[in-house]
Amino acid sequence: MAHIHLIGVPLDLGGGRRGVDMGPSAVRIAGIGTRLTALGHHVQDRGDILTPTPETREAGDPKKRYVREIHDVCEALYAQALDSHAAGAFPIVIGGDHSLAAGSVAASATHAKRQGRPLGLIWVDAHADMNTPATTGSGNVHGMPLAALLGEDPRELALVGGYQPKVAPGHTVLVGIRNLDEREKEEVRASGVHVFTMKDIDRQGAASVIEQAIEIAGRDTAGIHVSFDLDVCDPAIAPGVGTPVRGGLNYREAHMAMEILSDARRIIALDLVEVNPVLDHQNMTAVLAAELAASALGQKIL
Ligand code: HAR
Ligand code: MN
Ligand code: MN
Ligand code: MN
Repeated sequence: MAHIHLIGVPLDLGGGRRGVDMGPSAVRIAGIGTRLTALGHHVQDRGDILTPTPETREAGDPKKRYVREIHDVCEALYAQALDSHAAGAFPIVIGGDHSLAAGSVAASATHAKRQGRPLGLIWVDAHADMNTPATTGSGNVHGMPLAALLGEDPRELALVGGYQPKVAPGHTVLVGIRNLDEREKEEVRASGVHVFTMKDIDRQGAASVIEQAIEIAGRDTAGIHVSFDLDVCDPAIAPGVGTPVRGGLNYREAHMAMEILSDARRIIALDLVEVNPVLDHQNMTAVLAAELAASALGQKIL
């Protein structure tokens, strides 16, 4: 039995396709709260972090569009999620675009630091989100949050919470990767993070890969933050994402990954991001997100 805090972040400034601001609402409607309550958890919905809408702002630097606004949202999320950790609760952050992780992971890193140990991070995504303003082709900041967490640019996001870096490459694991920009590939290779691509999952199996990821992110750390981008799932089961990429996790692989993470009892926080109801069918991607939260928080088949 855990105390779970749901935090909605209707952030729609980091991506190119509009609509992920409706993600938190869709995942709530899909029953994330009642599904977790049914497992015996105490669930408190902390509401949404206030986020500006792009129509009311200027994008600014084309190499890091809306980075100032995204920074402000990430600082507010940082404070809220750190509050949850300090209260002994497990924060589930519902996005919103993935740039919010610069705030949510920062909170987990500070919580870990207070226990005198580093944070482990498992980034489950079709993308690496390791572009910087110097390497990006799109200028979309949701392609950059992992770079920022590792202490690279954009600086505004690297410094959320007042220090950097939030995670070390040796405790950072990417899972499900299958779509990198050419210059981003160089960043990923040079960084020293551990990467399990879809090819690794095809060859070794999803179970083995997630077990290795837990071993790496869990070794000598205070706990593991799981940042889960729904676009890691195959578009057949998760059509409602802004940047779908074919060849992703199937339904059981996605659930099994969460079930194995739950069994390991090392997760301290979860992000569920990039749900885009505009592109979804009958809310199925939001339902999947809600189901995956239940699997990550102890739902058993038997
Ligand atoms: N790499 C591309 C870019 O920088 C795609 C960005 C990532 N998209 C996401 N995040 N949904 O994982 O623009
Ligand atoms: Mn992402
Ligand atoms: Mn992605
Ligand atoms: Mn700041």
